Amino acid sequence: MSGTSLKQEIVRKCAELDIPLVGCTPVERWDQPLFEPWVPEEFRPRAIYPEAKSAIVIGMPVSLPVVDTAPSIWYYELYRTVNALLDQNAYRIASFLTGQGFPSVAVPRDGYGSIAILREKPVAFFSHRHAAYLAGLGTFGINNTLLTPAYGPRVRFATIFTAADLPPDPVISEPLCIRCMRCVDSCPVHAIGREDYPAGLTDKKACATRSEALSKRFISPCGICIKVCPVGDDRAVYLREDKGMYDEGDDRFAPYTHAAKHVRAYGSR
Ligand code: B12
Repeated sequence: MSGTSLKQEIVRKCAELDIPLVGCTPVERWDQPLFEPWVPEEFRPRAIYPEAKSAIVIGMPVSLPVVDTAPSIWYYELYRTVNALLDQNAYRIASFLTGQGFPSVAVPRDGYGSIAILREKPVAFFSHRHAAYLAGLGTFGINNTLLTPAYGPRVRFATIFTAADLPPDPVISEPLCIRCMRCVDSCPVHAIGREDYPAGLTDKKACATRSEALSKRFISPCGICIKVCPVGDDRAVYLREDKGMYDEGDDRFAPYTHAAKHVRAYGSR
């Protein structure tokens, strides 16, 4: 099968699995740094899976109205559901490609044993954010997440390394982040810097420490920096375009405040 028909088959399979975002990138893109500091060599696909020729990145959204209650048991549950689907779907795509004669492996959506481990060393062996960026799915925001046109940062990723040569998707060059600083100002532990990358990089330890505390209450991850982001067509889809809904004291948004308060009152600490 040619690379083009194989890619069409992957895109068709993703549609069948309800995966709305899919992008492909040759692994050579990791060797041409697009900003500094760039992904260290040992974190690149070929260093992890030497047979890799392309990386396929899939993205599945977390629903905005659920994220709007975060931190909450509702987002906690959704996060787990989307994580399970991502891992299963990435596995299925890798198995399909291997069966077609192109050895492939799926990288887990996270890749860490516990938040306590992240507090010591807050890094995984592979970064899906960079993979998604190189596969043309979005651009980095000031909150260090990857913003996508359809869902802003409210999307999670998994990556498949494959020995297949697949036609690449173009990297998005125009930044999607509008630098409104809502994420910076809303972070409860002031973990997000106001300055450009790398100076403004997230304080991973502060973020992970908060996440650890929230997980004991069954309301992790925090999610506030992705909830308040105004980027993403999902805001229009869910009729939640007015960013004033995150400002305190505006009565127009009382139903949302009450909904979040109610959800937070049950099933978690
Ligand atoms: C560790 C981790 C965390 C930690 C640390 C936070 C952080 N800022 O990285 C905690 C638990 C706190 C966390 C929180 C969150 N996370 Co998180 N997290 C990860 C995880 C598992 C690993 C990231 C990683 O280490 N990559 C490898 C390194 C090399 O890359 P990097 O961190 O991107 O580092 C680059 C730069 O930051 C810089 N750098 C900075 N410091 C260092 C240190 C070293 C040693 C190195 C080598 C490089 C480096 O250089 C690197 C290359 O440019 C990824 C899943 C994954 N495997 O990709 C999810 C992931 C990044 N998280 C995600 C999300 C959504 C979140 C949260 C919003 C919570 C949530 N789930 O709702 C918050 C957002 C925090 C924020 N604003 O940054 C998503 C992002 C999706 C998106 N749209 O971008 C990911 C990709 C999970 C997924 N499968 O979708 N996360």
